[in-house]
Amino acid sequence: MLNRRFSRRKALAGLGAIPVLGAAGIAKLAGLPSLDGAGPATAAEGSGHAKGGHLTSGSGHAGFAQGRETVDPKVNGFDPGQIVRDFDMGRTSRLPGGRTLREWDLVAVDKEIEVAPGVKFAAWTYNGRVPGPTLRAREGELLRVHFSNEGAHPHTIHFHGIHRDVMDGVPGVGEEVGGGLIEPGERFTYEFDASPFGFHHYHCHTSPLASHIHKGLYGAFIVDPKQGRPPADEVVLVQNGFDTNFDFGNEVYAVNTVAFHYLYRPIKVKRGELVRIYLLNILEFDQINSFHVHGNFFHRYPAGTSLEPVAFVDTIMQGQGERDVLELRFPYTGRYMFHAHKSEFAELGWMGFFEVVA
Ligand SMILES: [Cu+2]
Repeated sequence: MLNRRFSRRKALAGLGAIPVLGAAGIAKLAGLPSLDGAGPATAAEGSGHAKGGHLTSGSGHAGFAQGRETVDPKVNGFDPGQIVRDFDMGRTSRLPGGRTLREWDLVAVDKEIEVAPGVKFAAWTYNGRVPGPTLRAREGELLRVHFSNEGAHPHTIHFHGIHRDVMDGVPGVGEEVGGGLIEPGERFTYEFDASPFGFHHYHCHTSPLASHIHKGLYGAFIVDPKQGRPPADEVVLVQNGFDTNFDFGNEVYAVNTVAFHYLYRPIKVKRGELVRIYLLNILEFDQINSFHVHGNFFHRYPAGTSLEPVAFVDTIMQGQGERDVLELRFPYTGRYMFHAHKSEFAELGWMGFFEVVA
């Protein structure tokens, strides 16, 4: 039975010393029966994460059924383990004069996804995934995004960047050229310059905005500087959350959609190698989000619009829509947590590991 009075804060208050809610806990919080149907399970033997880490919580660890630590990628049709390094370069051609034209096709489709083991969410997606594809271009190119709305509701694509109003993806603006609100079955092509270089994003801008965004209509958008950035192992982390019981608050938090995914499937990086993180906060309903990495510090480039960092820190806060390029090298091998330093979000799914190998 759904219990919509069961708030996340009450749940966390009741956890006492239990550091992590876990998949079964999230299922309960989301108003679903626990995975084993018999209340909180005990920590699965050999689940890996409980050994040698500070997550060890003994019998208090809300359970992870064997093989259900994370969502089977086949269920969603996308895998956070791949999304993290999946850059969609689109297709390119030469315009008269030699300038590069870069194009993508984005389709809005309604799709049920699983955001934690056993926790379903009726998402609205771009191209069937949440977040949508990470679009990547180079400064100065001409970009065209061919949008087709195959969902049941009107949508738009609003890009962050410098462009004309009719290409802004806002209802009521650009309707005269076929833009503005894009009704189900309609299509529109957004065209604009790749400017400025940096780390941006895109999202639906239809009212009610919070609903259209948090349902899953958002994605990362990278404009590389003309001269490029130094070679690095690059990863994209989109901080998001899901209101699974329609109370205008999130029950599940994550990066790249699936709660705790990188806790069980750490992001592997090499010792000493430059790691560049494209970190976006698209979280709805909460005022802030945050990022902290263990055992290390990073250089911060707000919105990636400068090649000079503004800070060397180990924790940052981001408001909604805020994003940063972060650069770091891990001097030691081992497993290093990264998570929201808003503890509540971490315990509801927003935590993972970098696994540093030689
Ligand atoms: Cu929408």
